[in-house]
Amino acid sequence: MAYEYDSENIFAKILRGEIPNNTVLETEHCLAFRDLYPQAPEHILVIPKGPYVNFDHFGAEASDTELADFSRTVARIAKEIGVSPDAGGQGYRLIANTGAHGVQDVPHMHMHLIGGRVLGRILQQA
Ligand code: DGP
Repeated sequence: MAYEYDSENIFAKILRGEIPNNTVLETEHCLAFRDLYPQAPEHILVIPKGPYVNFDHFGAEASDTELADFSRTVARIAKEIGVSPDAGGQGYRLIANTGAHGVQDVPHMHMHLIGGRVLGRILQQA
């Protein structure tokens, strides 16, 4: 089954510059910006510039270059904002909500990088 990308989603508009964002870091293949509704002192969204619907799509079809750039970008941001344990920070959580059970709202692949406080257990009872 082919992935269907909706080019009118909000992150596609951010990538096209149609909607402003608070950019943290931009690379050749990724954009990272602050979440509009932060759940913690640090809440950054890292997105690939390519038209991937979710992690399922990205992990299956992105090039090795895109995948490597994405991982390196996430790790670099964690260091730059000071949450990386390697940079003296207290750690962080990565979340890529995917599909209906993942409760993904925006259909453009994104990784939440969340930190700056103790985040509790990974899941709460639904
Ligand atoms: P998810 O449920 O994983 O699809 O999370 C989508 C996130 O996107 C949510 O935490 C709020 C954030 N968000 C939604 N619209 C905007 C926007 O226009 N700008 C920014 N910076 N974040 C947005």
